[in-house]
Amino acid sequence: KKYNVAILGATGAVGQEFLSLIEERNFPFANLKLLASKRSAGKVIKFMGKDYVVEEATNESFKDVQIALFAGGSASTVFAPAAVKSGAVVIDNSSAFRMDPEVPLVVPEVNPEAIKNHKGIIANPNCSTIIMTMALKPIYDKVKIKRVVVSTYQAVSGGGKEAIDELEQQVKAIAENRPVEAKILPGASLAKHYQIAFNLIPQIDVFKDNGYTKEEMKMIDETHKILDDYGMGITATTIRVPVYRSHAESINLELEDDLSIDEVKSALSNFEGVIVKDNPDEMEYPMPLYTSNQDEVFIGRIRKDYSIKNGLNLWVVGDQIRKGAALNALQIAEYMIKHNMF
Ligand code: 11C
Repeated sequence: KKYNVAILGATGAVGQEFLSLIEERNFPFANLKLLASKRSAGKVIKFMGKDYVVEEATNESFKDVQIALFAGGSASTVFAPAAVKSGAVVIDNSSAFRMDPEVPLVVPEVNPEAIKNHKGIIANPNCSTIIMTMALKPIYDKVKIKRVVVSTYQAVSGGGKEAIDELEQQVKAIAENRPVEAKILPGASLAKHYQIAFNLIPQIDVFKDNGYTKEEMKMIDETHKILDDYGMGITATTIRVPVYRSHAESINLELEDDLSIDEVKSALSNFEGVIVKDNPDEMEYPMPLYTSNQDEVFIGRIRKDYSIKNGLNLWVVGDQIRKGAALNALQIAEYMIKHNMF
């Protein structure tokens, strides 16, 4: 069976990744509609030997569409109601619906059972959250987790195509001894901008009243929802680093009981979508440069935290445009196809 698919936000970083993955995974599509804002409408995208003209998204765009893949941003809120009304299942990568109790928030390897409760919209979690829950779930299934302390090292591509260009331009400018311009990071709509080349920016998204950034609160709130454990202590610090692709996370855990390092490694290795790369003798550990364009989440530097009882440290790296966004969304659709949910 084949399905009519629409991609909203087809010209952005996540939209483009949807296309690569649809081809790579042989996703069973019949018709494919590429939708975007007025600005990108009319662009021609070559895909699998065919020219597709990008259409301006309207409420009428979703007629006869079964699977609507929304790349994210404010367009999701605008078009989700019309898409659902047309009978499409919306798999949405924006943050708009994630915390809505009526909307499942899903990482297919972690909580696929949530999908069946959908009412037309299924939310794809934030990229850093997806990558973290892929590491937490196999451990959580063995021993409950009391507390999580996470610090992230997030690639510029999390900020979209413009942020990738900005890092490239800045590196070039510095190499050529020209003045450096910063217009995008830490966020295009924010009051100030800082150089990311040869720098770190400890702000991703806007600040909330509690002193955390929105990105940090997403990691906390979304993880509680996905693991369905609102009692787990979680604190997060999210940092933008001058890396093009793949988010990395240093995760410190306090477990309710002891788990040996062998047990941790075996639980992680046996979990679908996770690869343990942890061999200090050979200086082997995951690094963003080498995990990019790969589907799996890579985990290394696995060791006890001897400063507390049942403490554990992990270093987790994953391609946030793939597993952290487009791949996770497509896997939700694939799960639904496999289980006859359309
Ligand atoms: C970043 N995590 O790296 C963000 C991008 O809620 O889906 C994704 C924002 C989101 O900047």
